[in-house]
This record gives sequence, C-alpha cells and structure tokens, in this order.
Amino acid sequence: MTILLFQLVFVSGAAWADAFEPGGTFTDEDGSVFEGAIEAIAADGITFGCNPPANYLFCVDDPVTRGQMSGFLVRALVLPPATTDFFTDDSGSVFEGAVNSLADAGITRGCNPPENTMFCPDRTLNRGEMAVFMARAFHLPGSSLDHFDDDNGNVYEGAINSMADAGITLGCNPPANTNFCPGSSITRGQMAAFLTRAPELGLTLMTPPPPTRVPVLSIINGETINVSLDGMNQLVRLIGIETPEVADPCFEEATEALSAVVADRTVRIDTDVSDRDSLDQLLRFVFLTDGTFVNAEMVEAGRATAANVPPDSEFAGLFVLLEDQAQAAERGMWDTGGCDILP
Ligand SMILES: [Ca+2]
Ligand SMILES: [Ca+2]
Ligand SMILES: [Ca+2]
Repeated sequence: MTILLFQLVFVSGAAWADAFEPGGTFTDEDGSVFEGAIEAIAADGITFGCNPPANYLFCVDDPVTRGQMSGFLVRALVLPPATTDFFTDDSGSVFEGAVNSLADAGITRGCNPPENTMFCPDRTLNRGEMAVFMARAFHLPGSSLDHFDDDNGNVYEGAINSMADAGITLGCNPPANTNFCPGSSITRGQMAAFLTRAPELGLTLMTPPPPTRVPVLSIINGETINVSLDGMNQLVRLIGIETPEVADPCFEEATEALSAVVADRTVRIDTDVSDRDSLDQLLRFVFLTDGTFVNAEMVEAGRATAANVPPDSEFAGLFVLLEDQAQAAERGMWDTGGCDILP
C-alpha cells in the first residue's frame, strides 16, 4: 500500500515532482535554518505540512496553534485514540482527536483552569504553554532553580525552569538571557527545532502512564482523600495545596468543600514528580472525569492555600494566582464574616 501511494504521487505530474526535490518533503522552507529539523520531523511522520491534501508546504514562519501542537505531540508520542470527549470548544476541529488523546494521556489539562472545559485549539500557543507540553511529554523532572525573571509567579514558571534545566531552551534576550518571554508565540520552524534538539540533549519523548481512575472511598480532610487503588485503600494527598489543621478555623469547611466535589465519585489521579510523601501518602493531582482540576478548585474557592513543595511544582504558579484571586474576592477562608483564619 505504501509503495502504491508512493508511485501514484510520483506519476501525477511535474508540479508534484518539483515539490519533492531537491529539499525533501516541503518546498517553502528550503534554505531555512530550520529546514533540517523540519524535514527530520516530516520523515518521522510527526508533521504532514500545512496545505492538505497536497502538503508540500510547512508554513515555517506561521505561529504554532494549540491544536497543531497537539497533532505534533500525539504523532511524536504515538498516543492511542481516546474514548472521552474532554473539551467543548474543539468540536469539528481537525485536531479534536489529537486533543482528546493528549488529554487522556494527562499531557494537557485545558485552557481554562480549574474548570478545564475548553482547549482553545485555534489560539496561538505561547512559550509558557509550550514549556508545559514539553515538560510532560519528555517527563522532565521538577526544578528547584529560578532561571528567568519575567516568569516569576507565572502559571508556567515550574515547567519553564524544568525546560531550562534540561537545556532545551535559552532565554529570549540573548546574550543575558534573563527573560523567557512566556507570553510570546513560537513559529512552526522553531517548534520543529525544539523537537529535534531533544535527542541531542539526551531527552526522549515518552508516553506517560495514563492517569489512573479510582473511586473515592472517603474524605480525610481538605487535602487528603482515601481511594481504592489496585484493590487496596490508599491515602492520596493533593499536591501543591494546604488546608487548615484539624484544630484550626476553617478545617471543617475545607473538608466539606472537598467532599462536595469528590465524594462518591470516580476521579483521575496523576503524579507530578514524587510518588509518595514522607507519610507514605500518594502525592497526586486530582481531576474529575470531566477534567475539573480539584486541587485548583480548592484554592479558587478559598478553601486551600498554595503550598509549593519542590520538586512537585508543576502548578505552583497557578495555585498562587488562584489564591490571590480568592483572597481578593474574599472567598472561603478569606471571607472576614466566615471562619476567618486571619489574626
Ligand atoms: Ca525542504
Ligand atoms: Ca470535544
Ligand atoms: Ca522565574
């Protein structure tokens, strides 16, 4: 079949023949500094081009959209199709299948945390979002270093530092490279270069183990649940958040808030870096099956505070942001008329 298609392509006219030589699959990036990288990922089946069905163009200078990035990663990781429809805003997008595969593998969470009902497939991918995708697709360890100034408090800072640790990226203001420009877009050519530089840096794309689905048996407190995993009861400590201790104000309210979200439900649990904490509890991000990010929801509701414990820092920036918003809006424990924890 492959041979037949190959022959059909080559007998179908002079314009086609021109398109295939001398510079590989695409013609519009011939001579570009990215051509080697682009032709390499094309040869690996990671990209098909930008003018289907002919696909002899790569659109090297176009910004990468979130949908396109999903397509790149799903093909690079050879992820299987998903049976869950995770997002509402990608219906009819050519990338919907790839987006669902990526979400099912736990590599993307959506674009509107903590609800995560949308993916924003047509929006331009920014460098911060790219860092998150790369950190998860390459299983980059968490970082305790702070590489750049302009991402401080940014929801992507943890992933950006992990990427910088791994040597995948330099800053955006050479030669000082003190900034990362997390909000800037990247071109399809730069994306290709990122993907092909990885092996030189000793990095391998790895399909992550899919998030585990477990029934919630009981709620211990606002940051800990008891689940059934592989036939055993296991305590799961929610990563990155902290709720009041048992004797402190707002303890009951935090426990009730978590219970209202996860009691008697099946949840998806997913690791950051560490498997367990010092108390032998599983350290996990907890999601409802519709994608709702429970850890984040607790902070957003003002029932938990952000508590960054490196190396499990993937969402540390998001949690700080949500805590600031909850405090400003006086939600939950920040409500001076409620179970006020403030002195
Ligand atoms: Ca070419
Ligand atoms: Ca969908
Ligand atoms: Ca920083």
